[in-house]
Amino acid sequence: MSTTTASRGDAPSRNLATPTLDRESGALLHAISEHGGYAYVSMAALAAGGDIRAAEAAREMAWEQLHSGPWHSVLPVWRDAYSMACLHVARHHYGSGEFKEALRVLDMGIIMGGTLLRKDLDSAIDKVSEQTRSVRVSHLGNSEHRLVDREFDVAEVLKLLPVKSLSSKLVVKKSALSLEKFLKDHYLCASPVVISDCMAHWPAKARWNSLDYLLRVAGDRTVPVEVGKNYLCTEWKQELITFSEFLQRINSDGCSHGGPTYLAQHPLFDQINELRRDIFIPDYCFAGGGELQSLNAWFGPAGTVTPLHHDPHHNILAQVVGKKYIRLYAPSLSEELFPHSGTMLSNSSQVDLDDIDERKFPKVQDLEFVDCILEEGEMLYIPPKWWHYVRSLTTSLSVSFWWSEGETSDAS
Ligand SMILES: O=C(O)CCC(=O)C(=O)O
Repeated sequence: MSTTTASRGDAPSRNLATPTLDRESGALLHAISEHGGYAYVSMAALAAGGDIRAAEAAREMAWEQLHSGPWHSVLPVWRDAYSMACLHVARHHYGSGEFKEALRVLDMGIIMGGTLLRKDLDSAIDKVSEQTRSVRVSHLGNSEHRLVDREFDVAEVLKLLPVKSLSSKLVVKKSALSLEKFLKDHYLCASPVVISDCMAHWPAKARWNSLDYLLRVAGDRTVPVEVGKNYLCTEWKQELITFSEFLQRINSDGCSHGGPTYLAQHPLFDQINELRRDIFIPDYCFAGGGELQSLNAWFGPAGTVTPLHHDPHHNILAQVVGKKYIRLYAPSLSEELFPHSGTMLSNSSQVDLDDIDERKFPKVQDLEFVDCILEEGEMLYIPPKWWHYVRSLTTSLSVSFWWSEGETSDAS
């Protein structure tokens, strides 16, 4: 058992500093009342004086506002209100020695809250993590336990892949690819490439295949995961669970009741500094003079599928642990891949490559594509608008680096 709750006798001097909140709370509460949040404002005032029930009530009120409509229509002021209430609640838990609870609430503030109080949330997390880490004991009971330790049976895996996989053109693979060559032969002419030999210096290469390491640096943190076949299915849902619960699911069969659990497209490295320090931004991301847009983690068991879709950015998908099958179609084939209508899913294809409806899409099988098995330690460059389908073949942990077009680019 891990014991991350200290005895209450230690409590009195324990406090979380919140300099931004102290400075900004007047203006924030004013803005909230201008948006009709009078009840929130009175609860927040009590919460600031240490009233935990008022802090919980304020958090509940802000939570309701976050769920009152589509995410993009939530007013930023309510996201900041949510962070504020999280800080009040976390301060109480920290003062009472309830460190895991404090961490959970702070992570909720980071994931769901606004940007105004981000620094306070981050420094509070650092402080609380010092306490939880010093007493964390592995729940997995085996400190040598690895994420991926089984031999990979190619024949078995091939049976699971979409029809025609690995039978025609493979993505070209290059080792020691210079920046100049990358720019000229791939970036500027929008041509995918697998780059090998470029990740050996990342600490992540030596560390992330260890369940014990991941548990130690992130076990008590709360993360959003996706549960279900994939985001286009109706039974698909999102959950917030602790990283240790997520690792336990991976360590069993990777599934909860509703299907595989996938920590997908989450800015994990903004949230967990220790993991951010384990990776480096590949120089290729700066080759065209563009700007890095986002770093995301993709972490799940064998069998997760990201259905065929495209993104507007340049992308380097770095495979740190495990293997993935990836298939790419050129942007010129967009019409033949039948994008969903409507703005939300218009970058996703209606074609399910795992089960192609041949009556609806009789010609899809004939479209040209390139594919590959992305091996541990390799990076795949996916140019903007290239359609991609991704299936993990083992437990897999990858990082995507998305960056925008630079001025040197004349790629269309
Ligand atoms: O790894 C995956 O499952 C999907 C990755 C992806 O779609 C991306 O990096 O844009």
